[in-house]
Formats: sequence, C-alpha cells, structure tokens
Amino acid sequence: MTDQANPPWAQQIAGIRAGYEDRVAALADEHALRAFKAEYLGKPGHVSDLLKEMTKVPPAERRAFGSAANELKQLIEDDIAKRLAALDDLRAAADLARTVDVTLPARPVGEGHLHLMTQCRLEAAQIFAEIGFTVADGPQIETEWHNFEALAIPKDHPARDMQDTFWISEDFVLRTHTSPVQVRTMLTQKPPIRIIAPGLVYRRDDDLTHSPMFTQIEGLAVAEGLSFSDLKGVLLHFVKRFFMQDLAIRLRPSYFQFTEPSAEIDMQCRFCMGSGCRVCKGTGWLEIGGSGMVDPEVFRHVGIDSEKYTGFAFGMGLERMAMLRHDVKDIKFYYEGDVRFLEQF
Ligand code: 2NL
Repeated sequence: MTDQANPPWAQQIAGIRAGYEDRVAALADEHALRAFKAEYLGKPGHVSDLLKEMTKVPPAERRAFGSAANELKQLIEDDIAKRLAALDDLRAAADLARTVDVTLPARPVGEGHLHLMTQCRLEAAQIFAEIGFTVADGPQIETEWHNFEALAIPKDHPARDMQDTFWISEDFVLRTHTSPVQVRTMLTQKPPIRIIAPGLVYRRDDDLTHSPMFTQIEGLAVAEGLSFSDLKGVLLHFVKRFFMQDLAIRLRPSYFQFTEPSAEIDMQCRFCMGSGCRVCKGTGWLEIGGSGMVDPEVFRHVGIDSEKYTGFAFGMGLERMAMLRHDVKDIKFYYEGDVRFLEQF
C-alpha cells in the first residue's frame, strides 16, 4: 500500500532535503560550499540521481515528482548562492575593519619650507618695503645694451670679458647683475623711483665663496635732492634689520663704472663686534656689497635729467649675507639640495 499523501519519492526528496539542511549549516568557506553544491546538483549528484528514479514513479505522480525535484534543485541553488553572498559580505567587512582603522594616528607628513635663499630674499624685500621700496623684476637673459652699455661699462671693460660673462650670442648675455632691471625701470618710470631688484645673476666664477649663479639684491633711488647720506641711512636700516643686531656700517671709497662717487659697504663684524677675529681677518669689518651715487652717464642713457635728479644705488650678494647670518661655510650648500642642510633653516 502506498501512502497517497506521502509517496516514497516524496519521502526520498524530503530525506535529501533534510540531509542537505543538516550538513550545510556547518560549511564555513566558499570552497566547501561549492563542493557541497556539486555533491547535490552535479552529475552524478543526489538530485540528478533522484531524477533517474523517474521511471519507477507511477505515471500519474510523475508531474508532481518532477516539480518537487525541481523545487529541491532550486532551493539548493538559491540557498548556496545566498550563503556565498553572505560569506562575501563577511570578507568585505573583515577587509574594511583590517585596512581602515580610523582611530589610528595619521602618518606624519614631512612638512617642507621655503629655501633659505627664498626666505632671505623675501625678508630683504620686506625690510626695504618698510622704507618705501618696491620690488622690480626682469629677464635673466639680457641684451648687451641693458646689462653693459646703459651702465656705462665700455666694450673693452674687463667685466665684459669672456672670463666673467656667460655670453648667449653676440648680443645677449646671462645678466651679470640685476642692474638691467633698474635700467628698465628708469626707462619706463618717472622719478621719484625707489626699487629693489632681487634675483639670480650669472658669472664665470666657482670656488668656496663664489658660485656661477648667485642671488643679487640691488637697490635704486632716484629723486630730487638725494644725497650720499640717504644712501647710508637706507643701508644702515637694512643691515640692522637683516642681522637683527645694532651694527654699524661704513662706506669705503671704491670705483664702479655706473656710480660716482662709489663705495664698498662694510658692516661691523657681527662675530667679534669689531675687535677683530678670524672671520673679519682682524679688521673688525665685513664687506657686504658696493654702492654709490648714480653716474650722470647712466642717467643720460635712460633719459633722466641729471641736472634735476640725483640717485643712489647699491648691490649686495644675498648668499654672502646669509652665510654671515647663519654661519654657512660653503656657498655650494645653497644649491646642492641636501635636505640635511636645508632642514636647518
Ligand atoms: C656689488 C656692487 C653695485 C650698483 C650695484 C647700480 C645700478 C644702476 C645704476 C648704478 Cl641702474 N648702480 N648698481 C651700484 C653700485 C654697486 O653692486 O658689489 N654687488 C654685488
């Protein structure tokens, strides 16, 4: 006698299903789940084996058998898929927990800063701004006229020599000073003029205290009634502020083509305060640049009336100033890019 409500094939299907449900809960990884799925749905497999039994099922029940078997197959497929997806979610959550711990302190970022020469250049500009100077700029490749001719440096002057100047062509040079910036300013602006021109300049020089490229800071003032004492006052203000010390300066007679009279700028030695030491070679003074009253010949070249106006100008090497302020022993350090040097400032 067969139980109409629960034929043998139905008991078999229920048995396969119970066996599946019994064991599937224990499977904890993707590999085991896939193998388990194959055990049931693969060929051979429990479900395909079951379908082979079709011939033993009475014809009237085959339809019901078929749909019950398919239902089991679908149930296993869906269940495995659901479990695989759950495993995936678990793994993603674990990955997230492992790689992003928002409570960890941030990795320190090495903070950069301006190069010492840039700091000095900006500071110098600031100091001169306090007494009314603005910054002027110009090209580093200059015409022979702006670099030499307008400054009354004649064709046969040693400063033009191949030994000192990087010539680009017959007419162009790498500027040997920032004076051409001031020449350009005088050509385009009417007095009163008060500018500084900081920037890179180039000379064929290379030793402990000379670099083929260095930073010059020049200043120029043109107005009615300017005198040598105005020049000295401006330079004294700058030296005191730049070195943050109450230092004296002196102007020592010298010669430049573009100034008359001309003077070397000396500052009181900041290491011995003037009593004489190794740095100042016993003199008590350190030379920091040159200066003078603008030569009328320069005014003539740029079309300024030298009967009406006078002017003073000065030039200093910024690397040397920074060497004196920060005890830098070799001018090369500024351009080697060694962070052990750069980080000190
Ligand atoms: C130095 C000397 C100096 C000037 C630069 C200048 C510029 C114009 C007219 C007149 Cl447009 N003079 N500049 C004057 C005297 C000295 O530099 O030892 N520099 C490092």
